[in-house]
Amino acid sequence: PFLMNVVHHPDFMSGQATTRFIDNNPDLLKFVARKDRASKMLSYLADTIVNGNPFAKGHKISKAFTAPPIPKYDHRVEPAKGTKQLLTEMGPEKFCLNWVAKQKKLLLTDTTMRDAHQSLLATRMRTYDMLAVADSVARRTPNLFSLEMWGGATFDVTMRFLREDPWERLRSIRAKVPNILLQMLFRGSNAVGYTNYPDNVVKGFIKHSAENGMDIFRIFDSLNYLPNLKAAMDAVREETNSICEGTLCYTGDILDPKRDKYDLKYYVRLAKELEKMGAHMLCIKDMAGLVRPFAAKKLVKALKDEVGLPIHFHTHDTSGLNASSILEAATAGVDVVDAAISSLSGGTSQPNLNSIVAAMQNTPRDTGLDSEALQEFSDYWAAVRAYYKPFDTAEPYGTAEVYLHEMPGGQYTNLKEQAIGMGLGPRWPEIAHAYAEVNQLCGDIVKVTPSSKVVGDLAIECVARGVKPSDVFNLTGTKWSKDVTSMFEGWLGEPFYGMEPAKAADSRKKWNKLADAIVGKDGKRIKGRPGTHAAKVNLTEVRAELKGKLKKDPTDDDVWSYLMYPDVFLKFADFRKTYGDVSALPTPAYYYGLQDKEEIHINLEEGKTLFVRLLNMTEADQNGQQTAIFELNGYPRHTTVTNKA
Ligand code: 3PY
Ligand code: ZN
Repeated sequence: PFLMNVVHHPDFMSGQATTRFIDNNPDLLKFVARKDRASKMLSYLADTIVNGNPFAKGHKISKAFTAPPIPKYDHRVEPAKGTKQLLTEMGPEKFCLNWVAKQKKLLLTDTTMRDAHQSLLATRMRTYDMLAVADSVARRTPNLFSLEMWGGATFDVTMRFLREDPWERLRSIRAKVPNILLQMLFRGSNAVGYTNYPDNVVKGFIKHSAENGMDIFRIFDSLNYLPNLKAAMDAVREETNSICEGTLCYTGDILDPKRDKYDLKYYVRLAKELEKMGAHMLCIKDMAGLVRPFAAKKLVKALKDEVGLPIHFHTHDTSGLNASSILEAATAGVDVVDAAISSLSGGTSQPNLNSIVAAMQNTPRDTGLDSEALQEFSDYWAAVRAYYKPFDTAEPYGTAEVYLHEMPGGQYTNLKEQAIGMGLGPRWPEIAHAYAEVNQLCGDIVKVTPSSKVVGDLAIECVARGVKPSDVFNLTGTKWSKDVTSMFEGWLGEPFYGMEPAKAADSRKKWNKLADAIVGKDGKRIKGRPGTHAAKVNLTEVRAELKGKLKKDPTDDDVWSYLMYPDVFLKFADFRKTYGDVSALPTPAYYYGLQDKEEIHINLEEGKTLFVRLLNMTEADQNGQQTAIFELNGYPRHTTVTNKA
C-alpha cells in the first residue's frame, strides 16, 4: 500500500517527484509509521488467536459478542457543568465546606470504573470499555459527585495484565469527562503499591497524578497508622488544587461491646486527628462491608456532631445488607456515598447505585440523578461484564461469613482464586477461619491492602501446610514471603493496640510475639514511621537508570510507573515495543483474538482507523508456524506466528 500511495500521488504521477518528494509529503511517512503499528497489532492478534492471551485463563469463546449498547447522548451538546467546575471555581476548602456540606441531596460517587471491577472482576476492566461510555457519563449523569476510576489495584493491573498505561487511562477519561470530579484510592505511604515508598516519591506521584487530571485523593493507611498519611496529605494540600480526603478504615463492630478495641471513640478520635492533619473531607472506608446498618447511623451521627468536615461513606455489599447501611448513613446526614451501577454492584462490590437513587426519590435527599440514564448504563455494563467471564468468579449472593473473616471486598475473590490455584478451593471455609485466627494472633488489626494481604498470605500458607495458625510459633526458621516479613519488621508502621491500658498491653504482646516468630527474635525491626527510614530517591538518577534500560528517554509517566513497579513496568515497556498500544483493541479481541470472519475496527488515533477481518488461519506446519490471513483496510495481510502448544 505504501508504494501504491506513492505511485498514485499527484506529484509522482505528474513527474514532479524529486529527491525532496518525501520531505515535502511527510504524510506518506506517517503512513509507514501507521503501517508499523498495524503490523504490531496484527502480530498481537495472530498470537492471541493461536496461543491465547496468557491472562485469560484458557477461556475460549465460540462466537463473537454482540456490541454493548452505548447510552444515547447528543455529541453536539457540551457536558453540563458539574462538580469539577465548582472545585476549580471555589478551591478545595470552600468547595467542601460551602458546597458539599451544604447540599441537601445525597451526593453519589460512581465506583464502577475502579472498586466495582476490582472487587468483582479481579480489576481486569480495560480502559477501552470505560472510554466507550465516558461521553455518555459526562452528559447523562453530570450531577454525580465523582467517578472513582483510578488507584487501588488498578495501577498495577493495567500494566501487568492489561498491558496498557495507567496514565493514559487517567488522561483519556479526563478528556472525555471534563465536568465530574475524578477520584482515586491512595494507600498512604504505600501509594499504589504494597510497600513503603520514600516521602519524595509519594509526593511526586501525587503531584503528577493531579497534573494529569486527578481531583480527589482518598488517602488511607492499612493499619490506620496516621503518620503514614502525612506525606501524601501534605502533598495534596501543598502541591495541588485537589481534594484531600482523609480516611479512617473501619473494622470490628462499634455495636459489639466485646469488640471494644475499635469502638466509637476510636473512630471519632481518628477523624479529629485527620481534620487536624488537613483533610478537606473525611472518608469512612468500610473496605470489607462491616458497617452494619445501625452502626452506620451511630457512626455517621457521631462524626457529624464532632467533626466539621463533609463525610464520604464507602462500603461493600458482601453481606448483601449494605444498601441499608447507606440509607441509615443518609438519614444520619452523610454527605456523599459510594455505589456502583446495578450490573456491576452487589456482593463484594458496592451497593446498587440505581436502586439507591430510586430509594431516595421523593424524599428530602433525592439525588436528582436520572434513573432512565442509569438503567442504560446498567444495560451497557451488563453486556461488557460478559467479556470478563474468566474473572467473574464471586458467588452471586451475599454472605454473612464476612463478619467472621472481615476480608476486604477487593481481596475476597483474589484470595479465593489463589486458593483454587493451589488446589485448596474446597477448603475455603478453613481458610476463612484461618484468616480470622491470624487476625487474632496479630492482636486484631485493621485489614486492608497491604495488611490484608499479609493476613491472607499467612492464612493460606497455614492451610496449605496443614497447620493451625497458632502453630506458626513452632515453624521457626521458615522463610516467609517478603510482604509478610516486611510488615512484621515494621515497614507498614505500627498497628493500633487499643486505648484501655491492660488490653493494649496484651495486644502489643501478641503483635510482638508473632513478629518474633516471623522475623526471628534477632531479626531487624524498624520503629515508628517507615518513611523516616526510607532514603530519599534521587529522581535524576532513576531517570538515567531507566533511560539505560529502555534505551530511550523515558517520559515522566514512565518514571513514576517504574518507581512504583520496576519489574512490572519494564515487562510492560518490552511488550509495548513488540506489540504497540493494545489498549486500542476492543476487549474481546484483546482477550480472545478474532473469531473466523470477524471484523473489528481499531481506532489508532483520531481519524486513523484500521479495519481488520480474519479471513483464514492455516494449520501449523512442521515447525509449528501458523499464518493468519487478515484483511487490513481492504488489503490481504499474512501474519505468521509460532504455535507454542
Ligand atoms: C485497595 O487498596 O486496592 C483497596 O481497594 C483497599 O480497599
Ligand atoms: Zn472498597
